Amino acid sequence: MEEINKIRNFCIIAHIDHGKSTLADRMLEITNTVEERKMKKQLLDQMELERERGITIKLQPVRMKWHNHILNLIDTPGHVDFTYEVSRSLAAVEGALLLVDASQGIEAQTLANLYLALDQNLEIIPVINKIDLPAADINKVSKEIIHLLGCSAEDILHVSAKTGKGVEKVLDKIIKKVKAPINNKEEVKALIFDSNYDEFKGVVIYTRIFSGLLKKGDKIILASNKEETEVLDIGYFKPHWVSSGVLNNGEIGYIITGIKDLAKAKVGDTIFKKGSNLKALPGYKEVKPMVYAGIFTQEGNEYEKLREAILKLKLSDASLIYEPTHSQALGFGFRCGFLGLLHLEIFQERLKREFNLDLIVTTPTVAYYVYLSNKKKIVLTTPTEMPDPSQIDYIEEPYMNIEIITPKEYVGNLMPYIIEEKGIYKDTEYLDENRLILRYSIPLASILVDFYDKIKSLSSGYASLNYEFLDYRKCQLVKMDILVAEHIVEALTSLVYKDEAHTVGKRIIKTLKKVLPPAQFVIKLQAAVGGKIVAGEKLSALRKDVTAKLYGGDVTRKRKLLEKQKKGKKRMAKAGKIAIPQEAYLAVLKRS
Ligand SMILES: Nc1nc2c(ncn2[C@@H]2O[C@H](COP(=O)(O)OP(=O)(O)OP(=O)(O)O)[C@@H](O)[C@H]2O)c(=O)[nH]1
Ligand SMILES: [Mg+2]
Repeated sequence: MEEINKIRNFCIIAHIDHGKSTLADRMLEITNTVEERKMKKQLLDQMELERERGITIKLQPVRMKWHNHILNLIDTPGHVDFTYEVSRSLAAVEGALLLVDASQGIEAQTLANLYLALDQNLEIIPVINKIDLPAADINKVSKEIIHLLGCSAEDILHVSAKTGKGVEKVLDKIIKKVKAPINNKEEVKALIFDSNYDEFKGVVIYTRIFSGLLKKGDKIILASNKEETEVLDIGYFKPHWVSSGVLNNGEIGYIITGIKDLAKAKVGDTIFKKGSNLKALPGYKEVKPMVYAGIFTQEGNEYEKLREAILKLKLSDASLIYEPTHSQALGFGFRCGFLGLLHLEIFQERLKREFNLDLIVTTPTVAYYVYLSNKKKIVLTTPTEMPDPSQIDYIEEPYMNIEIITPKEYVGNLMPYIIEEKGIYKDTEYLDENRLILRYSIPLASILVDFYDKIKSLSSGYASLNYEFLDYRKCQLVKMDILVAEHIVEALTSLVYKDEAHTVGKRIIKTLKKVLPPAQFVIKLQAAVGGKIVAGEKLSALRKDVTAKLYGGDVTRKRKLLEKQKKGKKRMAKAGKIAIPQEAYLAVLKRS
């Protein structure tokens, strides 16, 4: 058990890639938390996908010892799709290290995450990272930070998370500046800020104790559903689970309970001792999904497997929303809501890898409000459920506020593109003489797919983007079907602006033509709105050489592709229509 005034809880927050996980690495080394032989780059990024892509997706707590103190660090993601991980982490700590890349300065998520931390009244410690880079401009970045926080230059620490320079000073500063948890001797009150699922241990709750003491064997109760259970094991993160038998007020750790039903351990819920009549902690604002897609299995009999998998992933992904659905063409599946396209992509990839599921994912869409002539309103998240136009009074779509931070020389490139995407200009704010914030409102549908990539390329990689929900506004929307060999491909049905149906239809058809697998007969490709063809092409009957793009002698890869092609043909023959491979769907989605 640790003395409460020796505990410091803090997060590292920053824009994507500014070095949070790397700084955490150095801290783990300096404090001897992780053995040298077990150390590796971005150690706290434990998920395979995180390591592969070099980005943090999930928050990760770890406990360290430094100068007689216990420091609980939570590493957070920087990508805007995973902001919910940041806000949940912030609710479990007293301080935040605001990390800024010395070569890049303040970016869109620096601001967004700072505002979240300020909302929680956290102590903010500004840190400039990557001072080892030749392009580091400490003076300039300091000015930006001073302008933003109103602090003085001496308050800003300078580190290189790569070399470790300055990192000890950061640890010292945390002890000095971040407040110890409040010494609250009331009965137990603990926040569930995350949960995870373990094959052997089942549901694992991540918790921050706000009062009292919790130990193994305690009978506990969950505030929202009055679910009673027992603490079977309890401990802290190193970053693996270390059983300690007890967690004291102010500490961050994990709890293993007897809860079997995965849905019952809700993030944001409060844990009490049985019989307690304390008030629950405020928990979290419910997050709203931005984008919806249907998820189905290729094999009809894998629905149960898909259900189990989604339930498990949901446990370590509090922002995911899902409900069962059925489609005539695709069978039983789930309608899922995500915080953004990267979130959808990661989720789909995890289902594939961790659960070995072959999926069909329908074209992602935002949630439209459809006002019917009979005065009813429906929330439309599935293109195929679009009511007949004769029943519709009007439709509304979600708008976002966006902030783009960019060096001023790229404004001329960016502005025309944003306007083309239906952006409505709001204002401009200068961060310094060279960099500024552009503010627009824009339909969510405009920024969903490749907006961010485009902003990046138009600014040679320098601009960054943040967005948040604004309101709903009227739009002219129609349902567009894609037909392959005169069959509607349900997964490709989408909702498009009426005046763009022809252009979008044409683009999809063109893409399909490029990516569809070979056929031995002519295939008609068409886009249709309300039964009327708005665009069409023909795919000729030549055997397309699927291996043409493979140079060199990768024989196994070549054979695999040919086998895949053969399998595809078999399925076509069986189903009497064309099989659309996942790659084709992705290509359509990415507007290539
Ligand atoms: N030169 C240099 N590179 C650094 C430093 N700190 C981090 N990097 C590099 O910057 C890149 C991003 O580092 P991460 O630690 O993954 O950044 P992050 O903030 O955790 O990124 P997300 O979690 O995806 O938001 C990696 O290639 C690091 O090696 C530094 O001090 N100097
Ligand atoms: Mg990271």
